Amino acid sequence: MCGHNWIGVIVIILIVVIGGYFLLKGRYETPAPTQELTPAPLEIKPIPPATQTVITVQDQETVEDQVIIQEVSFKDAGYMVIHLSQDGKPGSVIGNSALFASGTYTNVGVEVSELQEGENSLFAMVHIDDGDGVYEFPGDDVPAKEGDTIVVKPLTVTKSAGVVMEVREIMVSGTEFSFNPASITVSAGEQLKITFRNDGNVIHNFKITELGVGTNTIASGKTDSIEFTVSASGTYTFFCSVPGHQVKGMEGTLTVQ
Ligand SMILES: [Cu+2]
Repeated sequence: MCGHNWIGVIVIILIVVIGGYFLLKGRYETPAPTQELTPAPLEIKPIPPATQTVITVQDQETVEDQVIIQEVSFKDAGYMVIHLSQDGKPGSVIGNSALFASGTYTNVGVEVSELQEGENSLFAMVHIDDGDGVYEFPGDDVPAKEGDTIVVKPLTVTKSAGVVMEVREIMVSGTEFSFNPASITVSAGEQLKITFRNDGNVIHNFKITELGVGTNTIASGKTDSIEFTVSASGTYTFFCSVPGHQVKGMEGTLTVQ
């Protein structure tokens, strides 16, 4: 056999092998089945009725006039009711929940009135609805009992004043060509209100490009304010962006610690 024939045989073998490979590949590679995007059916489980009335509640702190009942089981449809403690016993009612069907519920919030700052001695009690779906007490919506005992739990709710974010106000004056003060130091996370006043004779502004904040360009004698918070500590340059003013000295530093 001469060399030409060998080459021919090898070429034919290659064609058969490669061709066969692709033929079989095409046959056995079934396309991925298209998945139907059907959402899993939402399971809405009806709340099973409770067989007895139980209250589980812990002492708690709040900034709002709200009491959270960790868990409550209503044997009969009723209301979660909060009483003030008077002489160590349940006194006047300071709040009630909406009507609950029989069942067990967790983290039931009850809006209340008359919480004093500091400790409040309260009682959590279940009152049974008389059938009209409207809370009435004194009236027909009487406290729930297990046996002969009223279901009631004492609790202490400590109310603290809400945290009021104070805004730090800073006044900055601009003239030809400087800022006063030229350096400002604040704390990270502080809410800032910078009021820029143009004490010069020509227009100026106050910009911090790195923070994306800045006042309008204002005329002599005018003021403009910006409010912002810087969460990352660092050093930021403030300047007047009117052409030529920064290089002449209208520049300063905001240091965030
Ligand atoms: Cu300027």
